Amino acid sequence: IYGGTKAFPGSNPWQASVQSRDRGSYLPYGHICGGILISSCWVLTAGHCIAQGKQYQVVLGGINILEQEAMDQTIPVTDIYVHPDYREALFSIHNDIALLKLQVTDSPYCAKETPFVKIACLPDEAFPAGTECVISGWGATETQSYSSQLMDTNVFLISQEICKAPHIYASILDDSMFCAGVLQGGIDTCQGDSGGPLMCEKNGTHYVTGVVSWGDGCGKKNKPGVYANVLKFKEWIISKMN
Ligand code: 4AZ
Repeated sequence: IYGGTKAFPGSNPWQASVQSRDRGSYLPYGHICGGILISSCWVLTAGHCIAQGKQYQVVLGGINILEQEAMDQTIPVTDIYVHPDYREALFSIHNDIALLKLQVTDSPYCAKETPFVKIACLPDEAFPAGTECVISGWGATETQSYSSQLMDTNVFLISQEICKAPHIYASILDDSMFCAGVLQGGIDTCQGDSGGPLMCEKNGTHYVTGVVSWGDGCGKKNKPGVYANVLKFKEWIISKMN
């Protein structure tokens, strides 16, 4: 996260650390991406976070990814669904969304709700351009390639009309994506934040509105972060969870 500050414990309780290691390895898992808890047994992440030949786990409730913490829930991933239309293009990533099914611990539950682990809601309607929302993650900052502490900050939703302007992303942007940030630069997601949440709030309910996907660099003027538009994938998400 560029332009962020250390997150307070419990302030982003849907945030997951998605971790992987080579299949069959006994080495520790390493953080590769963010994720979002959307039900007790399902985490939403980015399609580009998934690679062949790896096994995955998620850590929920944590702030420091280098340490085991009392609030942590570490849960193995048993199934992975990458969106069927996921596609990497030269300058963008289309339909960059994937679902991780978690191992059942206390049937029918996987993750347990605590003050540090909560479920994010799927959106029912689009939030208007200009809405102030929250991004969070352990990705690169202005000074480090990753952050051991979860960081967060606020960004503004940017209209498709503005983000498709020639000096911003022009026709690279499709309608399954949206931009958020500040056009003067400095506040953004970055490498390692991918798959994590862009959360918008309405009437006290927190909705996962975007999944961190891509951008031209990080924090650059006129190059805001690009997010997979969760509302466009809601039917697919619900069909997989059922
Ligand atoms: C990445 O490499 C990445 N500034 C994620 C987000 C952004 C750029 C790159 C947005 O995963």
